[in-house]
Amino acid sequence: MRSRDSAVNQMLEVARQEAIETTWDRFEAQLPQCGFGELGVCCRHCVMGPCRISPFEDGPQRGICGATADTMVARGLVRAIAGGAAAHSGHAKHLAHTLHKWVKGEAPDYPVKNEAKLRAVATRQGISSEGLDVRELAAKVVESVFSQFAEGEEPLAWAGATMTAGRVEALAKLGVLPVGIDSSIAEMMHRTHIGVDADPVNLLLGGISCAIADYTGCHIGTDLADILFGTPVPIQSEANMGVMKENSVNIAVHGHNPVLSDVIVRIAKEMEDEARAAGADGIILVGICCTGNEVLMRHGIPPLTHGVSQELPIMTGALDAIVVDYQCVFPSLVEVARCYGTRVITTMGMAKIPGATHIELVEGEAVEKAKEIIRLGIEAFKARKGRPVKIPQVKNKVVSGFSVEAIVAALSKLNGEDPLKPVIDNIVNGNIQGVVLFAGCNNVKVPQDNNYLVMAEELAKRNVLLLATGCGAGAYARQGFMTPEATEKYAGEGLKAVLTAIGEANGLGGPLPLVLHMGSCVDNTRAVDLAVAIANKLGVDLDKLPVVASAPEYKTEKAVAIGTWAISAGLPVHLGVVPPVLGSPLVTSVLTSGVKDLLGGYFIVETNPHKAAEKVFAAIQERRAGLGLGTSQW
Ligand code: NFS
Ligand code: SF4
Repeated sequence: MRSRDSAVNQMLEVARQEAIETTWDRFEAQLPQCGFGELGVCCRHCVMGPCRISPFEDGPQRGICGATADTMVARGLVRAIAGGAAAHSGHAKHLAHTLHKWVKGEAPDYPVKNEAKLRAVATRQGISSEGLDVRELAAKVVESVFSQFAEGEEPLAWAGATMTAGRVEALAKLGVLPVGIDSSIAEMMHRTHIGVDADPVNLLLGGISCAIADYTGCHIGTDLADILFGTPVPIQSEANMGVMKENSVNIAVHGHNPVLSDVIVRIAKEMEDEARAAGADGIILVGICCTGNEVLMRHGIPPLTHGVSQELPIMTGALDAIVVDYQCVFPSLVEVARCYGTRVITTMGMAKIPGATHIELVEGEAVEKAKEIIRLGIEAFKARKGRPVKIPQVKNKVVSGFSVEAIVAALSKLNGEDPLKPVIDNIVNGNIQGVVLFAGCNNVKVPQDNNYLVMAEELAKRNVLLLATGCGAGAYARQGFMTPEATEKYAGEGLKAVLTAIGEANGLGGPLPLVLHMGSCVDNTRAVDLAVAIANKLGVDLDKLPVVASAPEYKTEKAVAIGTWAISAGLPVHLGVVPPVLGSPLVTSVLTSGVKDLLGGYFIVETNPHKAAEKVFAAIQERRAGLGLGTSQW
């Protein structure tokens, strides 16, 4: 089985018939994958190498410089964290530059949309807004953001202000609070250069510090996106490939940053007439991966597909353009698109793909660029009109938009004075056993969505409240798990009662969705904000809460960075794909148990989703027992 998504499976059959190569074919061509690489015991950090460590005692046990398996595995892992941090914080920096350009009057298309969030963030960061107009305050916030990137004297203020005091203390005690995002990434590159840090534990501590820098970048990314484009509120839409229509101009936005896609959403509405003049019924925008999450959360743009299946919608013959920014965009899109006339449009100078059309997003001319891009889609539509299309008739309803602000607003309908109290009371009385945040990607090594679906079913029936972000949220959206109907079908009695009470208090006439969509991967910080608010209210630190994160199908360096900051925040983190660390029993044991004594969080590696759900549930019960709450059996 390649996927649990029936639209994906229909398109894989088309791919087979039309002899189009997919991600899955290339995966098979890679098999067997290199055992050294899988264990993390190869190194190319200098040109005396590549070196590798034999898993057998009669083979080499050290690289040419003398690096051991422990050193190699730790170096590889922390470099991945640095890669992830660079990506997330690059995204955040891009948003900061956009806001900065607006402040300077150079980007009129990007006004502050959400002044309340701007003021809230400023207050949180100790920036006085008194007497300042929006532009002046935005200038101060941007200045504060930029200060987080360079190397400073003090630990990162945006991390400190968004975590519990206990967390900041625990991290400070270990000496892992970073003093600059960029400097932290640079330090990781330095430390993993040949002949620098060879101590695996010291390297891992450095990796934790860099992961906190990643967290900071993610948090800035979410804050700035909300300031520029609005904080999400619950919104209904549809998901999966069936949302495309034969006689519409179908345009996908893909990647991560809403800087371009948010403008495209706005401008597409104005260009409906142009599309109709070309003989189309209109323009249908759809999203792929986290750009898709951003525009779903804020505008209800339907998510089309995610991660490993991103090539497949092209084979419907109905997708006129894919507009990409950066991250998780497979270069193979161009090859597939060539066969179907789909225009692949890259928009970032630092993320080009050979064979794609490049239209650089310049913030000062964003609207013009968006029009140019949409016009290419309309042209592609004209060229394909009359040709048969194969759109799988698969789509599901989805309710998304659950920012912390939206969740608190919904809860305040139950208790206006003390909105978190209903959640806490229900955790205490066991109606809600705990909370699991599903995050991360799809990975070709796992039948697409299977781990997500199996784990959600197992945990929901045991009354675990489920949150999701990233392509994980995408999986639940495509598969109909973000609906009140899914709550009726899968939730245990306690969970159902709570979700129904909240839903009815908000006039929904039914429960909240089974899985709450909290946004893109940088938006994992939204889940942290919620956990921090609950922890502060209870007067305990995050490492005591019955909250677990799970990345059952992760693949990227960004996901490795997030997983690492989540354990550093004190959460147990399940991984459904084995990370390349098993070549070092030392590193493996630090990550799965040693770190628990230091920070409270730790990794649980389990590839079987049924067993994984059981282990995650056990971790929740351990925490409940620690708080003196009643526990339940599996
Ligand atoms: Ni997250 Fe989102 Fe998806 Fe994975 Fe990539 S799109 S940032 S990294 S693949 S979830
Ligand atoms: Fe080999 Fe050491 Fe060079 Fe790595 S850094 S390639 S282990 S000699």
